[in-house]
Order: sequence, then C-alpha cells, then structure tokens
Amino acid sequence: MRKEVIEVYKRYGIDPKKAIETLKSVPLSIQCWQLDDIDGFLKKESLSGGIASTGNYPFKARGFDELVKDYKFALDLIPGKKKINLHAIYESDEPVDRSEISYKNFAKWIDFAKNNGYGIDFNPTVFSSEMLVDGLSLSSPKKEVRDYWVKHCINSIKISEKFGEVLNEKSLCNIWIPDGEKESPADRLSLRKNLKDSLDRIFEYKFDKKYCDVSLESKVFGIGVESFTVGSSEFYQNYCAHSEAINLVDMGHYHPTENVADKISSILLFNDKMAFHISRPVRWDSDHVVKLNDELQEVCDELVKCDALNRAYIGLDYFDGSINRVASLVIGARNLVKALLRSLLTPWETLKEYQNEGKHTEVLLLQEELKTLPWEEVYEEYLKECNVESEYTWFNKVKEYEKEVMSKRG
Ligand code: RNT
Ligand code: ZN
Repeated sequence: MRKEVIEVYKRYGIDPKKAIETLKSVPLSIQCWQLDDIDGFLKKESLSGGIASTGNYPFKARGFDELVKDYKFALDLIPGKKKINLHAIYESDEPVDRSEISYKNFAKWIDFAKNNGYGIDFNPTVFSSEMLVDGLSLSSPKKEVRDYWVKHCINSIKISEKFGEVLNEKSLCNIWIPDGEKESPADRLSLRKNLKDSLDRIFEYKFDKKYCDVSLESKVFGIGVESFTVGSSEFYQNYCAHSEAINLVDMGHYHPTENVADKISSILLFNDKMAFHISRPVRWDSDHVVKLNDELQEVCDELVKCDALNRAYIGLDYFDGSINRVASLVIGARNLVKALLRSLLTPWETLKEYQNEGKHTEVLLLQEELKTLPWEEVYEEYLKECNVESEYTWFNKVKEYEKEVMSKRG
C-alpha cells in the first residue's frame, strides 16, 4: 500500500492497517449450496418448499467430491477468516433419513474443515421433502409431521454442537422453515401456536452454548406461499425475546422498501447476538448474488458503528444457477469483504460527533467525500496480506479451473 494512501486516511483519523487487522478477525460463513443449486447429495427430492434456483449454467458439482473441490477453489479466492455453511442434505458419509442424522454422517466435512482451518455452520433442511405436508413442517396440524421435524432440528443442533467442539470454533445452527399459505389463512393463530410449541420442544434440548448457538430466520413470503408466512419477523422477534434463540435477518426477507440496516440497532439493544444472511432481493426472489450496493454497505456500516462485529454471525445466502457457480460465490463474498472494509475505513466517531452537535451538513458532506477515497488500494493490500489473488486477476483462475476441471464433467 502506498504511503500516500495511509496519509489520506490519517487526515480523517483512520489507520488502514488497523482496519485490515480487524477485518482479518471477522469470520464469514460461505454457503455450500450456491455450488449445486441446493440439490444436496440425497437426490431423492428436487428443490421445493418456497424457494427456487433458476438458470442452466453447465458444470454443476455432482456429489461430495466435486462440490468440495469447487468449494475449496472458491474459498481460496476469498480473503480472511472463513467458515463453511452446510445444509443437512449434504451428508458426506452413509446418508440416513433426515430424522436420524448425526455428526457421523458429516465426517468427511469435519476432515475438510480441520485440514483447512475452517469452522462449520449448519442448517436443518426443512424443505425438499415429502414430510413437508401441505407446505407445513413445524407448524403442521399433524402431530407426526411436527414430531419428525422437531427430531430433525434437535439432531441438527447436536451436529452443530459437535462441529463447535471438534473444530474449536463456535457453530451456528440456523433454522428456516417455509411454512405458509398461498391465500389468507382461515386460522393464523393455531399455525403459529403449533410453531411455538414445536420450537419450545426443540429448545428443551439444552445445547452447550460454548459450542453452538441456534438462530431462527424469518421471511415475508415464499413461492407458492404468497399470503401468509407462519415464521414472520414479529413471530421470531418475540420468540427470540423469550428464549435462547438468536434472530437471523436475511436481507432478502422483508418488504422491498424496508431498510434492513435500520433493524440492527433495535435488535442489538435487546439481544446479545444477532445473525445475518447477506443476500439481495430482486422482485420475487430473495437470493440474487450479492452486489456492492447501498443496502449491503449500510448493513456493514451499522455493524461497525454499533461495534457489533463480534456479536454477529455473518453468512452469505444466495444461489444463482445462471452463471459460473464458483465465480458467483467469489463475487458475492468479495463484495461483502469490500463493504466491511469500507465501513472500517469510516471515521464514525467524527460523524457521530457531528450529528450530536447538530452539524447535519457536515455529516452529509463527509459521508459523500469518503466514497471517493482510495479504499480500493487498501483492499488490494488486504488481499495481498491474505495471500489471495488480486481483484484484477482472480477471474482468470476461475476460467482456467472451468476449462481444466469443471468442463470435463459432461
Ligand atoms: C430461504 C432462506 C434460507 C435458505 C437456505 C438454503 O428463503 O433464506 O436461509 O436460503 O437455508
Ligand atoms: Zn436465508
């Protein structure tokens, strides 16, 4: 990094080297499901349950070996501390029914994580299943359906606990369910009561908080369930306030004009921790590849100015089958890294002082001025220190990989 760049930031009281060091310590959880359009390895069921992956880009990973290869290739192009994020349908060893899973079915993943120094986050897969009856799982009026998914969720938490223990890095177990109704339901209350009771049963299992946390992810609507979602934002906010659960905010799961960044300070005031799915909504889809846009920047800004990087689980969540899937993962992850870096290069104390003194012109002016500072050079320095390919060359590596490895998949 040129010393002129350091001088520029010094004028604002910012030390780019410190920003780089902070960024190195923030773990980012990278979703395995981008690499195969959430097919998973069980192949019994195709993707269903309120979400869809679109696009026919060729060379999709088929099975554990190909997926791990692509994953490693992508992760090596993403700077900083990384966690892998698995779904229950990605069992690496002797697959069993979802209600019976244990960490033993993920043994190869544990080896992969250990060998590369990654932590692992985990998700019960409460979709793509015939046990989703009338589109309902934990909120189903049928007791046997609820029992099945309660068992799957408890087993998933136990898997997370084990990951946390053996990898020495706390694991997040995130529960998202697609339960909802296409039209306005006759009875909202009993479905929500069923969900509450199922969650109470799940949280009767006392997991060791040294090794894992459990989050609940809300949504506004899904495909085929346009009128009503059982696990709404209000439902989980209240459930989290009365339980061990952590609120997970997916950036694609709110009304289009809602500002997700605005929610962060309110959640942090009443909860020790919160969790994120960094995503990008476009019309009906909540899972487009993450761009470096104002929405992402503002979420990262909030985390930094609330001094909450160590109180947040930050994970990516999107899936695009229309472009090279490895590149898709790298583009989104790098955009998240850039946004976090820009937040760390911002003189929040000065801006806060201006606000407190009523100097609103100065707040606006400084915010705009910061946009054209040479943050890109700091980013390149960060890549260099992390031993990761430059912004201007990484895609060549992916093209080569596509030619040499992916395209041979037929
Ligand atoms: C769906 C949720 C959920 C999933 C993943 C695959 O709308 O965002 O997080 O995307 O679990
Ligand atoms: Zn999500």
